[in-house]
Formats: sequence, structure tokens, C-alpha cells
Amino acid sequence: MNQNNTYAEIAAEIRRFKKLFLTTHRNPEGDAIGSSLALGNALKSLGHTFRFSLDDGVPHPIDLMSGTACAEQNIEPTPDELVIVLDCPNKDRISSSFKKMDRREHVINLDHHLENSYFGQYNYVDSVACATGEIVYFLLKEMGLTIDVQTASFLYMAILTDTGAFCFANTNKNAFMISTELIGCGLDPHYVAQIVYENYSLSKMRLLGHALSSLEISDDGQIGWITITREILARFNSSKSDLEGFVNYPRYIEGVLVSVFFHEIDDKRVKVSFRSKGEANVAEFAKQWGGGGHKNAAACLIDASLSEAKALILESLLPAMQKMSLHYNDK
Ligand SMILES: [Mn+2]
Repeated sequence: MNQNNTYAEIAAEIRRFKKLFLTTHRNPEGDAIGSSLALGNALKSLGHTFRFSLDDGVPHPIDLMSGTACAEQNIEPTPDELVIVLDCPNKDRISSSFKKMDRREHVINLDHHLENSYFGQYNYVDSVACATGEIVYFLLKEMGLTIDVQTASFLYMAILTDTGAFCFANTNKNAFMISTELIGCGLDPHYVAQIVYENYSLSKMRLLGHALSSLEISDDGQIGWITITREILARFNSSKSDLEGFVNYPRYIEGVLVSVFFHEIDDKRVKVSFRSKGEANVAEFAKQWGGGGHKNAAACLIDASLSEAKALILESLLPAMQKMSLHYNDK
């Protein structure tokens, strides 16, 4: 049985070290980067130093946030560094060479993914937390640390982005409670929101237009999907990071319970992302395909061509959702 350590036990382990090696999941987004840097930044007040290992680098537009330039690629932890992995359900998904090391000693795992494998020596996993940033906030409180403006901005970015600007089903009381307190710490919420949401490139906006015009929907109207091929990405002169957020759009349609986003990686690999409303559990579904995530937000990687992957997923998704006997519209 996987068991959480207490915040006090984790705090004690952190206090035993002076040097930290922080890392997070591949394709990092606001919570991955925000929760990691909030923790590293706040612990400076204890005299700790940290390195932030991120082989994928900081994506645009998060790189516009002050304090994100410290991320380093291709580094490994030294024995005197305490490793803290944030927002990452298992070792395979870590965006750092650390994942190849056979080390469990002095590794802390802080996360809110349902399927977390408890790979750390110390673990704190709360699948009800709105973001890993929420867990970091409570850890900082346990340690009695002051939250400065920089830390507040990182924590707010984590919560803002993982709750879809306080819209997703994981938006909880703590999301608002913590955000209110962060304002008291000097946070400017508009600064963070404007960086995260108002920095589309023109190519991204045009690509989104294309994606929306090619949106498809199931006969019963409950599943909507968008497809992006490599050819389209090249035609719009876009990069992978431009696709962030596209998966949400089909869900905006009345009656759609699950939205799916097919992203062709190469001839034999397709990334499939899911978003859902209410009780439709896409994490359960993605798990059957080797992926995972949260109840209303999940993803998996299919080793097949784009057309094969679409057929596989769409043919099994509808019965799977019916099996969960959805009555969302009756609620
Ligand atoms: Mn997260």
C-alpha cells in the first residue's frame, strides 16, 4: 500500500540538506515549472541552493516569467544533493537524466497525479490537490517559510494553469484560498495571467483556426476531436508548444463530454490527449493505453499511424464512456 509521508517528515529531510536538485515531468507546463521554482525559491531563505534540471527546457511563453532562466539541461544530481521531483507520476516521465539513475535514497516525490508510483524515499501524493503548487504551498507553511513575490508568482502560475484559470473540475477551495493569500504576499495576478494567456504567436492563432475548422464530432455528439498532422505543423511554421491548450476546445461544445486531441509525432507514434466533463474519467481510459493523468485531463502515446490511432481510440472510447454510464446532462 502506497503511503504518504507527512509534511513534517518531508520538511525534516529538506532541512538535512543544503543543496537541492529539482526536476519535473517532460513537456513541462505551468504547474511543473511553477511548483518546482516556487519550492526552490522559497527554500533560499533557509540558505539552500538549488539546481533545476529540465532537459526539455522552459517552453514559451513561460520562459517570459522572471526567474525561469535558471533551468538547466543534461545535468545529474550529485550525492550531496537532495532530489525533489514535482508534478510527475513516475520516473519514466521525468525530464532529467536523473530518471536513468538507480537512486531512491534522498528522493522526494511531490505530486497530484492519480497514478503516481511512489518512486521516492519520501512521497506526498494528493490527487485531490488542484495543482502540485497546492502541495508546495502547504509544505512551505509547514516549514514556516515566508512567501515572497517571486514565490507567489510561481505558485499562482501553477494553480492558474492547472485549474484552467479556475474552470476545470479540479478547482477547489484551496485554489481560491491560496490565491487570496498570495495576493497578500504581493502577487500581481494580471502579470502572471498576461504572460500565460496573452502571448500567442500569430502562427499559433492561425493554426488554432485551422484546427477548429477541422474539428469532428461523434454521431451522438458526446465526443469531439481535433487532429494535427506533422504536415500541418510545418505548413503553419508552428512548433509542438503551439499546441498547448488545443485539446480543450471540443469540450466547449454543448453536449460534448470528452474532447480528444490527436497529435501526429511521426509515422508510428501519436500523442492522444483527453479532456472531459463531470464523471467521464479519461484517466481510467488513458491507463488502458499505457497513459494516465487526472479524471478530467489525461493523455497517452499510441504506437501506430495517425489513422490507426484514431480508429483504435475512437472505437473504444465511446463504449468505454457509455460503460461509465454517464448521465452528466441529467445532473
Ligand atoms: Mn500538475
